[in-house]
Amino acid sequence: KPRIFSGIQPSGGLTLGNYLGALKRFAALQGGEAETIYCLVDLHAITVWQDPETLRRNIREAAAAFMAAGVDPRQSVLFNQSQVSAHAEMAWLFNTVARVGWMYRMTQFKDKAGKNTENVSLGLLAYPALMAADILTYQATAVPVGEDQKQHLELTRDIAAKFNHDYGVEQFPITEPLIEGVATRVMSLRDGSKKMSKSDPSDASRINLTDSADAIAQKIRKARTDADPLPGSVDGLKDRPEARNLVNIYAALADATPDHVLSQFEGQGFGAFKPALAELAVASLEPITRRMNDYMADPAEIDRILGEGSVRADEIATPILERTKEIMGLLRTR
Ligand code: AQP
Repeated sequence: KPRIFSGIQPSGGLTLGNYLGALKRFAALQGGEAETIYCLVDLHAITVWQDPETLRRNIREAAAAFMAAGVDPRQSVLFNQSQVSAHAEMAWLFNTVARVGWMYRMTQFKDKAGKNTENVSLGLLAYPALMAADILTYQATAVPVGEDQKQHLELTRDIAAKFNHDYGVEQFPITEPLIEGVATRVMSLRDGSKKMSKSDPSDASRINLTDSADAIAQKIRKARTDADPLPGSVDGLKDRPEARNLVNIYAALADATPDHVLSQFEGQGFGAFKPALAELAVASLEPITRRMNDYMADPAEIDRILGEGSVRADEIATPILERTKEIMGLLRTR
């Protein structure tokens, strides 16, 4: 049976990039042929320092964001990673399969470690092996992600293939990345060459799912753009990354193609486009923010939902983990 798995790090407030690149699609994939499993990857978040109290809040807030964006804990398995110990155990097994050189080649590691590669956590380097464990502990067949996760998914496929080859089995599927739509890489509002990110030091670079309507409108008004009018089709947006980004955001929010959006705004400048985008963004995000606040008013209910999700996740993961250990020759006597 096809099975979809994906996750988000609760390493800060979620952004419009996380919503369009991930959450909105997670919700849309429910109710189809595939089982859907969604995870708040808190063990990934701690690969860089997290204040414990803030992390606890961010995990609950991310759960609220998932549900507010339409992930239904009855239709999908929704839980936080650290409550299902199979993830960490499988990650260790994969640490013995993956090669150190593969890890050093990951661009996210290079970006996050910078020049300081000797003094980052070992977990930051091993991050993709844990991600492979998240996916393969459920034998997931497809993973919806943004463009930035493509390289990590290739590594997951490499780990699955090497495991299957080394042990002469077909234990793990070669998982397909689902990188679809116009919002697979939402860019920073301040710099069209950088992705919108929850850990960017500039709050003006991103729209947070908790931002007020005024804050959203102001950030869009101040977003970096050029002075040219909008062209009639996307071909005219070459070498205009900031303009392209705003058009893509509009298209993703409106469930339209960028060409369709441009046909409406052809010849107009950003003085006209930005207020229209702000209005659309506020109208789309306001109900989500409101629902998030409702969920956050009852943290005990969030905890109950995550607890229940983790029990269901555990039931799927544990037999796959046990079988993997058996294949590797790890003796079990009870
Ligand atoms: N800007 C983006 N556009 C489209 N998709 C995005 N995603 C993240 N940013 C964008 C997708 O959201 C999912 C969860 O990402 P993550 O939280 O696991 O980590 P990340 O990709 O590293 O996201 P951030 O926001 O940049 O987090 P920090 O700043 O903590 O590193 C993934 O599917 C991702 O593709």
